[in-house]
Amino acid sequence: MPTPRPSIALIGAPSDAGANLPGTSLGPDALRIAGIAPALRARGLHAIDQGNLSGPGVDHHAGHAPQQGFRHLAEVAQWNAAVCGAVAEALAAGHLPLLLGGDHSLAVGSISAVARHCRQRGQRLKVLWLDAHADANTPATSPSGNLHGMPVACLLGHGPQGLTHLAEHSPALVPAQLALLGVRSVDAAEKRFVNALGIEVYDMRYIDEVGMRATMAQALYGVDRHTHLHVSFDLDCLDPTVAPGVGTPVRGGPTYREIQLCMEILADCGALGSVDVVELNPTRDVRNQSAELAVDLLESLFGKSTLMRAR
Ligand code: EXY
Ligand code: MN
Ligand code: MN
Ligand code: MN
Repeated sequence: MPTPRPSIALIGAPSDAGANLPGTSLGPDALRIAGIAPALRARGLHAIDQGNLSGPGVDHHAGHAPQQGFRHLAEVAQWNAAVCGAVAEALAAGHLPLLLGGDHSLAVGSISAVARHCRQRGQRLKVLWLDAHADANTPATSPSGNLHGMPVACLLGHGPQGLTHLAEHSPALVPAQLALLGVRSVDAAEKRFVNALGIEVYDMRYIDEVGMRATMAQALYGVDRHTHLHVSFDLDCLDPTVAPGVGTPVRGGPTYREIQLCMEILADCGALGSVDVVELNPTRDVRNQSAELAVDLLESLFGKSTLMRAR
């Protein structure tokens, strides 16, 4: 008997407080304009657009220097508390939360809620972090103070209290629950942190050498239908030639076909439980193409297949 497919709760979080520049606050609406909800509905899925959460704005033009290693920590913490609450509510209602960011610091809130949900149910959790960056700076190592470069460290318990204790239990994750994929821009201190903690990393060199299919088989090793798979999808994971609409582009990312295959394999594993789509910056985009690409890839993640043959 096929497992019933849950309703998808679209949760907009229009924040750029954790980013290096303004604009990711326009991300949720750019995804709506690109047709995210109707695209999911066309797949026979029940998509409920819950609208946008509210939270504080920041003035990126004020040129504030980082304070104690952070830019806009109070604002980022407030946004994350709202995200954590909304994602927890969606999970409790039996929905599959799809967070529309916003910058990647918001994944601390969503994943903290997901981790608590899994802990309470004794369910295995795997987080797949698709990103050009490792997002594993701490305030002591961050070159910028931008919190979108720190969510992995916060989730592992290294960061400010307002971000490490969002859902009581800290750390939200242990390293074995996390895999990074697509990485190609890592600060020296981040590299030491990631390696010291033994975090699984499928960097671009690995993907180049073994291919996306074998990479995904490795990344999903041990994930079964009883696992809750959380996909935290930073659009800068993609090569900037296909997705220019991001604030921190890094050349040398997966091609359209490679990332689509990644999404199709994720759909096939049948464990998808929650998703973040973050870092879309429409002010850097060309005719909303990165938002449209994100919608296309989310369709694949939710089961649209390019396969002709029955398998
Ligand atoms: N590693 C750099 C920093 O910490 O400032 C750049 C981080 C960019 C993070 C983007 C969202 O993935
Ligand atoms: Mn400021
Ligand atoms: Mn990121
Ligand atoms: Mn990134």
